[in-house]
Amino acid sequence: MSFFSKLRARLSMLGQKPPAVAFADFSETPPDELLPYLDRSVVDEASLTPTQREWRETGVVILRNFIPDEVTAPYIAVREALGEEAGWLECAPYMHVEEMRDLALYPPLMAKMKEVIGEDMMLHLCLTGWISTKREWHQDDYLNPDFVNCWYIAIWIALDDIHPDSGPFEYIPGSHRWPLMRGEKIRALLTEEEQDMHWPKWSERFTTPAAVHEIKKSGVKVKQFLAKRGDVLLWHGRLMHQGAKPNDPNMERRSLIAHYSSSAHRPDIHEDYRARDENGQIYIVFGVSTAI
Ligand SMILES: O=C(O)CCC(=O)C(=O)O
Ligand SMILES: [Fe+2]
Repeated sequence: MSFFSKLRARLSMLGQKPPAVAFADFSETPPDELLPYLDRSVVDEASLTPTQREWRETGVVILRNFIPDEVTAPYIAVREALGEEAGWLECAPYMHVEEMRDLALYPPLMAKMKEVIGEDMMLHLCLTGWISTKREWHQDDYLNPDFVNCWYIAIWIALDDIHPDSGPFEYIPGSHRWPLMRGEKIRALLTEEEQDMHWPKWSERFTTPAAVHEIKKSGVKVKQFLAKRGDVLLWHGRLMHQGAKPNDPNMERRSLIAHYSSSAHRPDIHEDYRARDENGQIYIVFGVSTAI
């Protein structure tokens, strides 16, 4: 971004009232040694693959035409048969939908994730709606325990042509270098009654305006992921992103969204909760043990 566009963005903010809670009030920059290699201040740039370079520079990796139709087809068939616009409502439907698991754990995709994070990733959340979540600007990592520190990734698999009016996935390239929102700091800004399991929802009243303000201040242009079946976008746990409001609320947006954490960076998740598919890829199974 040029000096002038940054200056223009700053000037355009002068007439606006800053939000009551600032982005800096609930974010911080973690020390290098806690972060994945590609997030550190200094890396051996010459040794990076094109995928690693894209991740380091933009906070996303876009893989066009990456998943063959025969790999997406079984999931599309069960998802169509479900017939619900909102998809499965639980967080881990992959536990009982093998076709979803096979897609989310597609080995070449898992290899790409390992290429950018540096460790084996394990699946723990799938969003299966065929409409936008309409979740406004945020990072994802603050919903994790603080020690996860960006050893995290989420992916957006397009299962059809994604139309600009359907409320596409939107993001701010390079925002993965902004300070990291911290769950603990956010909870401390809530009232006592709000500090319950719904804290992420209550806190949106101040986290969203603060994030929007930060985005305007940065002057960085919003990008949309307009995709075709088999295209995938990988995004960083610190990347600012949102599910846009659809211009046409009746238009479908067929995708599978999946979230993963590094297996090695979740020592709190007992082995009894980890299952492996036939390729050895790990997914978390909730509620199967009383071990933790
Ligand atoms: O609806 C979308 O595309 C955004 C989803 C999202 O924010 C997430 O899965 O973390
Ligand atoms: Fe998100």
